[in-house]
Amino acid sequence: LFIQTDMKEETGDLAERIRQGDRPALARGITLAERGGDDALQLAGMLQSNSSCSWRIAISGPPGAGKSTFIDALGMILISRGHRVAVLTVDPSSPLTGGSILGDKTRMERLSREEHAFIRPSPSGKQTGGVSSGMRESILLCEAAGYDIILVETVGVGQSETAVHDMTDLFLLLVIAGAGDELQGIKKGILELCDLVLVNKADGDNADRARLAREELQRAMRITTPPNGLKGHTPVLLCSAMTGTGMAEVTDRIMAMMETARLSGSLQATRKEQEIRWLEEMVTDWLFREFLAGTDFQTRKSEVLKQMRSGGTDIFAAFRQLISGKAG
Ligand SMILES: Nc1nc2c(ncn2[C@@H]2O[C@H](COP(=O)(O)OP(=O)(O)OP(=O)(O)O)[C@@H](O)[C@H]2O)c(=O)[nH]1
Ligand SMILES: [Mg+2]
Repeated sequence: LFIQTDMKEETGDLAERIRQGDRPALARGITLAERGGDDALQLAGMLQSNSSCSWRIAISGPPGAGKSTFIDALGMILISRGHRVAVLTVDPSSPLTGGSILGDKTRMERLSREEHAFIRPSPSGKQTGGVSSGMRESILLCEAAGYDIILVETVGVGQSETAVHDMTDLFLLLVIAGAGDELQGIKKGILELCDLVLVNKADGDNADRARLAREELQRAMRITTPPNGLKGHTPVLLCSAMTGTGMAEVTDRIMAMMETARLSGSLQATRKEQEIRWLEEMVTDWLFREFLAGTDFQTRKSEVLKQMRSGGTDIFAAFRQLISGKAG
């Protein structure tokens, strides 16, 4: 009991420092969140109440589309408009490439020097709970630290998108022209998730091709169900994150969409549904951990596996043995 009280005080202390905007404390809190477990939930629980007036924006798209460059440009505009910006990344490819973290540091060069920005690179592939482990808690922590705009970069076109969509208010898809098929292997399911599509790198020799890509994408969006029937078709805009062309318009559009969502109450309603799914996940995770931590589960498991290998039991009997707690 003593140890537990002690731990609580430590978490409380960390929470307080995060609330005061202490950056190392925020970084430590996020590490705790990524590790998961009771401490992470306790910390998130202490800090959750401050998060009602933030905007959570996902930036997704194929590798190299310019997501980090875009976040750098968008972040700078947002800061110039008085916002405080936190950047989190979900990078399922980092264990393989290993290079993205360094890349993010150099490609968010301006933002990384800003006092009103906080950039958290993706954890280096040690995640155990799926691509977005601890992301929801991390978002709450950033909000508690006073960041009112949370940008979540997610690499690739796959599993991570749905997870990130489920923890953000607005989902942006960044694509580029001229990579063969304009949809670049983007699955229809992902087009359905997005609220705004941006054709990036609309500059120099690429400007014309970007315009064509935009038209093609607009056609594609017309045949794709919009995320919300009332909102109409998902808009497709052009921008150049590198030169800054179109970035102010894109920022205005994003802000207008967020404002509309908040005023109509759809933002709050969506967050409530997201929380309900989070609760379900929390319970599942807890059950999973509790079960695995069960007194003699590992012993029983190795016994059952031995039996299976020697032909002493079949898979269904083995399963019953494992979950019933009887060492058969
Ligand atoms: N011409 C041009 N190049 C750009 C633009 N935006 C990004 N780039 C370049 O495209 C390359 C990839 O940019 P990143 O911002 O790292 O792209 P990313 O989507 O974050 O890449 P990953 O995180 O590795 O998936 C870099 O060399 C950028 O300089 C743009 O608007 N125009
Ligand atoms: Mg990147």
